[in-house]
Amino acid sequence: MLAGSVGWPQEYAARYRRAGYWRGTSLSRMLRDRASTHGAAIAVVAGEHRWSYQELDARADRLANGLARLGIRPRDRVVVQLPNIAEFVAVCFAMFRLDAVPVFAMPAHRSNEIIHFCRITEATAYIIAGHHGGFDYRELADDVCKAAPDVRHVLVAGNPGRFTALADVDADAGSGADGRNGGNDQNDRNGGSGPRDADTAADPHTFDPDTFDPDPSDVALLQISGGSTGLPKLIPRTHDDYLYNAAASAELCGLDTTSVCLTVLPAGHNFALSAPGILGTLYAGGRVVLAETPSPDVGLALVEREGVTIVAMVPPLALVWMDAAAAGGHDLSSLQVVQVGGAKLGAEVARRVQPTFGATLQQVFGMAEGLINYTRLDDPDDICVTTQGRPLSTQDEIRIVDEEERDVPPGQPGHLLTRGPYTIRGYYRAQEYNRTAFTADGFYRTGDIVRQVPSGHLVVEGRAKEQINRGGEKVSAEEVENHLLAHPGVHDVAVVGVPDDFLGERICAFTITRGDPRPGAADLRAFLRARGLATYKIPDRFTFVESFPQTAVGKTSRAQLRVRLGATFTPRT
Ligand code: OOB
Repeated sequence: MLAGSVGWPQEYAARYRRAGYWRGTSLSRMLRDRASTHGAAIAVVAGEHRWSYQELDARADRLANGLARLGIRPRDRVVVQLPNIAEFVAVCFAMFRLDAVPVFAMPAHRSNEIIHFCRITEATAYIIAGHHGGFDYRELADDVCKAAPDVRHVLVAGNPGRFTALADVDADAGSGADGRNGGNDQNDRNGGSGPRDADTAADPHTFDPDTFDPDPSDVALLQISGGSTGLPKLIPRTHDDYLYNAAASAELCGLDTTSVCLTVLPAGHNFALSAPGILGTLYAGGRVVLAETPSPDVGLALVEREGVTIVAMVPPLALVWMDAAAAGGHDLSSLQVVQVGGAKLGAEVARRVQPTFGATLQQVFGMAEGLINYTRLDDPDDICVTTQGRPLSTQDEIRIVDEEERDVPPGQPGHLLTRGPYTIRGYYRAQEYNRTAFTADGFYRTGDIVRQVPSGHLVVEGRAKEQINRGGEKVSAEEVENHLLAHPGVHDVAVVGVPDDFLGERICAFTITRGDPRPGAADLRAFLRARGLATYKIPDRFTFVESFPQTAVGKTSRAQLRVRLGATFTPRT
């Protein structure tokens, strides 16, 4: 096991293997198998690129060889921060093939996070796009190189500036077709001034991808945690567990060779990568379409052009896509499934998804740490609209517990704990933190408050700390939000608690309004009263904004909203 990672106890590993969940196949092998059975079929569509399975497989080989020749070795960590471009997929499989470990950073991460990832993993390389989305990642790389001495190579998809072009690492670019002979690309990050660490840097090696295969029970990649507090934690996922995650998800979503999956969320995020996402689609022999921006203009056009059958979104994105889809102008008839997850989708909004897209709504409540809950495609409408799904696997164990970690009575809300064949037993290099994040018997403390309905589906009530304590009265931010979303003049809303000397906390509703005229605070309060909401749950303050700050994957960032309020809060009643 990759040093610093926690594996499953022997008896659990044996159980998951026996049940056939862990197949002993690496992600690298999975692609090789698909390339041999679906070789000519298109695997990846992105920008001008349309790569067949064979092409993708060959690219992964060449890139893996190129990386090896640079000196990147099996078990090296490599921070990958790429937008949704074709190279992302090639780089992933090149890493798997080489048995290097990609660390999936989001394009929205900046020096604070990237330096943290590089330092904690002792990454030897950092892979970026040159200039993308109005941001120059090469400048970021300058800062990273100064602060993270282990990073010896910066590889750039696009104009490399003073760094190394990813295209040059492709072994075909400089040497023979099999790419296993050396080329002159021993570039280092300082523009040719020589590797810093002569012992480890100048160690190019070759490998034969036909005979070399990673150990499927070892760590394949590091995911980034949703990061509730402080800097994100790193999540070690093995080939066995991740392939199971992707394959079982693909099956649950009915993916096959006719499926076309549009990726609008950052490709490295767990939702986009394996729920079923890119890996699940490739597992099923389908086609992955990457959208470089999540905007509905680009996305809806791709749905029509590529005959997209499934797309995954976070709720704030679903809201803007729905507005655009409702405006018409695109043929969306190919769409079968619209997945929404990553944050709570209010029932009021959920109800509009199916009629707007003419596709089945699938709610997805997942976490990079593992557990993914899905509503099933044949669940009754009411379940799809009001719940966040049930666990993917029959081997997923869940407990819903009170503050003392005793099971709550059925149907009551409590803290969600989980353990299973694709849920980690510990964060990477976080021994101390793991003691509180996991129970002694290996359950992950998700920090989510849920209740289970009789069908087994979970309803997310919020994050443990999203409950507002207003003078002892507990208010669920989510409940108030959902009522406000029912108002036709409310586009989106985020309710947060703000510190208050008198009550402990008060309720603030950040609100994006729409329509003409737009509702004001008095209108919204009257609306909530008319819906019979308890007086103490009516927001003490409405703050009208045009947009919300977002997390790296596009979820509404309550943390930043709280910061925005800061100490300046003066209640207005
Ligand atoms: C996904 O993964 P992360 O790691 O970015 O965030 C996980 C956290 C969960 O613990 C929960 O607090 C929240 O995000 N969450 C939801 C939710 N889906 C995730 N809260 C309410 N309703 C939902 N549907 O976000 C993620 C990973 C894989 C698939 C889908 C989402």
